[in-house]
Amino acid sequence: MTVKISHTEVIQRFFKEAAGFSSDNGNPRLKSIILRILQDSARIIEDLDITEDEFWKSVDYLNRLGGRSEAGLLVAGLGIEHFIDLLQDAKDEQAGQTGGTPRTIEGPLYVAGAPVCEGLARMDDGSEEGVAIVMFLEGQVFDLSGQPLAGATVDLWHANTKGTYSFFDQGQSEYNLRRRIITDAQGRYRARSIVPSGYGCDPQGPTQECLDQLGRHGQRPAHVHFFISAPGHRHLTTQINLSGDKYLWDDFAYATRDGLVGEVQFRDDGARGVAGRYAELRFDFQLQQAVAPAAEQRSHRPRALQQV
Ligand code: MBD
Ligand code: FE
Repeated sequence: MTVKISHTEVIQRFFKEAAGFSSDNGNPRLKSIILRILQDSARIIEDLDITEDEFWKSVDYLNRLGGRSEAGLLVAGLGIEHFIDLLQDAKDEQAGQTGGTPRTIEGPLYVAGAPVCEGLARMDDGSEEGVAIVMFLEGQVFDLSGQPLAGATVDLWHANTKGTYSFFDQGQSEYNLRRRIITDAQGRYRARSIVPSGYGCDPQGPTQECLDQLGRHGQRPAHVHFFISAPGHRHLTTQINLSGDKYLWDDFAYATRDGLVGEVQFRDDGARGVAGRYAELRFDFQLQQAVAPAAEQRSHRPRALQQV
């Protein structure tokens, strides 16, 4: 029987030392997490016979990943962000906190502080007029009993026709395709925007480099992101993924879920005062009640332009 070096007393004691367990200072929670990372890394290195070249290549990869600010993209692409949703779903099920619109991943491209509008927002800056299809996106926010929630905040963001997001794409105007809409007395939000295109990872970036090695693409279907919040109700992070997209059920970030497919209707009847073809998308949301005040807030994930 071969003894695993990583499991021996000596090595375990060494990693406890490296994780700060000999010190009274520092953060006990982080010490436990780092210890586990060291133990599990050692097991991977030993069990999979990781070569020195593989090890240093992965260290260099992490440097390049961070250098391009793609860590948030990689965790989405490897399905870890989706796993966190599945884990929370299971915890909710056990706690009996069920019902309402399903959650799905936030992704790495939110920007805090979008303009606030009452009931109705124009989201696009008009720069893609003639290229983009105008989209009327509207719906209501309800509680689980079907009561409309007035004064809810619908914070939404989506890509342009090139699949890129303002702020991250410096070619777009500030807060293009990002708004916070406060629902009216009937719990309604209404937006005039454009039909987004799906997102694709930078083919030259480190995330796509990893996906290439896994034999995977880095494409998302066209989608619209939402943070929905209302006093006394549980914060919801979700997305509408658009029907008819080639990648609807082949999303590299695994965000599409049953109940989150938006049926886009294309019309050409002039009824909205738009000449030619335009799109309509209706989507309602149901929020759970908040079990504690903290449940009304989104996660404290560090985000662009967020005041801390
Ligand atoms: C996106 O637009 C997105 O929503 C996710 C999850 C990952 C990359 C780009
Ligand atoms: Fe997105």
